This record gives sequence, C-alpha cells and structure tokens, in this order.
Amino acid sequence: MARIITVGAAQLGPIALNDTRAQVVERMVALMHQAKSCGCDVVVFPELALTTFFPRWYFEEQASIDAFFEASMPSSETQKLFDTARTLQVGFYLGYAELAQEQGQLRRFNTAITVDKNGKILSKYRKIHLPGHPEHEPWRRFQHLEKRYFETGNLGFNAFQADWGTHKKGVFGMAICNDRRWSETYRILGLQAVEMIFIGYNTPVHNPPAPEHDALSNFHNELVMQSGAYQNGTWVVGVAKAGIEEGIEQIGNSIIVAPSGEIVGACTTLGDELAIARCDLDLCSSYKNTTFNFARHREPEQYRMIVERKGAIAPKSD
Ligand code: CDV
Repeated sequence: MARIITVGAAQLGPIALNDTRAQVVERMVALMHQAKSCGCDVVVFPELALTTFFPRWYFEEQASIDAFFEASMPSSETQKLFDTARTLQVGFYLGYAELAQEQGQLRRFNTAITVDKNGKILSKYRKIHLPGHPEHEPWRRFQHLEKRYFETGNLGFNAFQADWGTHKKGVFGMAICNDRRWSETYRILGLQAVEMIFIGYNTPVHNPPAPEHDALSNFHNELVMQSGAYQNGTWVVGVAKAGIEEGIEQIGNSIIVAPSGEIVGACTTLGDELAIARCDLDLCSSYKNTTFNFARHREPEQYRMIVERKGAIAPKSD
C-alpha cells in the first residue's frame, strides 16, 4: 500500500514592513483553504512567514527588532492558523522569529515548527546555518543581519515521525533557507531515514558580496534541493517568500522535489500561490535501498581517516 502525502508548497508574495500579523495570517488561511480543496495533508509556508524579511535593515533599538519576534506560539495573532489546521484537517510548517526564555535568558532564533492536523506542534527546528554578517555594512544596497539578530540554532537536525492519516505515516525533517545549500543538512536527516524535508526561504536575487551569482539564483535554488533529495532518497519541499518586498527582489521558484531528484511541482508566480504534489513516501526506499543504501555503501571510517589526516597537516592556530 503506497503512503501518499499530498503536500502544498504555500508560497507567499511580498510582505510590507507595515503589514500586520493579522493581514498575513488571513493570506495564509486562504492558502490553507485552497490546500484543503486540493486534498492536501500539509502545507509548507516560507521562512519568517509572519513579517517582512527584517534582517535586511540595521535597527539600533532592541525593541524595534523584537517587534518582529513571537514570544509564544501560538499567540493571539497566530492562533487562527492552528484553529484552521484543526477545522480543515490540514497540517502546516511555519517559519517565524522566536523569542525564547532559556535558563532565565532571552534568546532569539530563526525557527520553524511543524503542526499536525489537530493543531498540535509536532516538532521545532532552529536555523543552524545563519548567513550574512553581524555588523552594519552601509556599502550594501540592503543588509543581511541574521548573524546579528539570531543565535545559531541549538536543537540540531532532528527527524521526527508524523502521522497524517491512514497509510500516511512517515519520517519528516525541517531546515530553513540557507541550510538548504549545505549537504550536511540533508545527510544528517538522511542518516535518520528522513522521507520528506520541509524548507522555507527568503532569497534575494542580488547577492551583495558576489553579484556574479545573481543570474544563477534560481539555478542554485533547484540544484541544492534536487541533489539533496536524490543523494538521500527523500522528498524535499522548498517554499519561498517571493517577489519585490520593500524594494528588494526575492526569488520565488518554490518546488516539490521527488527522491529521484526530479521537480514534480512548482510555483510559477512571485505572489501567494499554492503548488501541490501527491508524494508517495514509499518511493524513497527505491533510492535508500539501492544507490544510496547507506549501511552498504557509505564508508564513514574512510571519511574519518581522511579528515583526521588533513587535520594533522593543517596548521594549528592557538
Ligand atoms: N534567508 C537566507 O538564509 N537567505 C540566504 C541568502 C542570504 C543567500 C539563502 O541562502 O537563500
């Protein structure tokens, strides 16, 4: 019996600096209704989906930064997403800025959660690969201050079991934006037998330190998710906040990638849009049991020896 999960890539168009959480949540709820009518089990929203992509600005006041963060999840403003999940029986992945209290300290993370069809949080992930720079760099047309506003995620890449209904149980994983460019993200989840990875992103077309990459931004987006999927025998769902947001052009190109590496669903606009695919989780085993049978073909001992040998000749710093 196939295990078919119908997944929706719920791309969002631009969110303006002055848009309220309530306005954004309404747009997301509309996409969840569309998803329901298409038979979706779960939808994937972008990274930092509730606000504009605020790391593009340098703010001096901590209060101005914290205005973009959620101190609780759900909150009064996001409760409607959880209620809609329960009413429609459609789960979701949501990216947001998390203000956490840990050991009596305030901590800030770029976070994603997966919520089940009953509105219960199944798993939380905090972004590990934070791109950008920690200091204000006025020479840039726009900032990318994730290294200033967020701490590195401290929860690891944990695959988790999710049960979306009869014959819809599987192993899922999460990553956020820049994580998708790193092979470690997929491999760590792959080593936990992941079958579907959810990834939200905000990717400007223009890369200030390397403008020569700009024309390749969609190509690189597809390249990393297609290879991550294939090399680990997993589905990957990558979802953008797209379009011209506060004057900055962001890629769309939200895609659903099969374990073969093929793109089987894609958004074609730069606005709010739902792309769907019926994903058979059992297709993963065709790759996990053959070309990418890790137990049979991986050589972790060799990798360890190579890394250690290189380590021995690398200059040591103190
Ligand atoms: N939000 C991101 O992590 N964006 C990065 C950009 C800065 C390159 C990305 O990898 O898409």
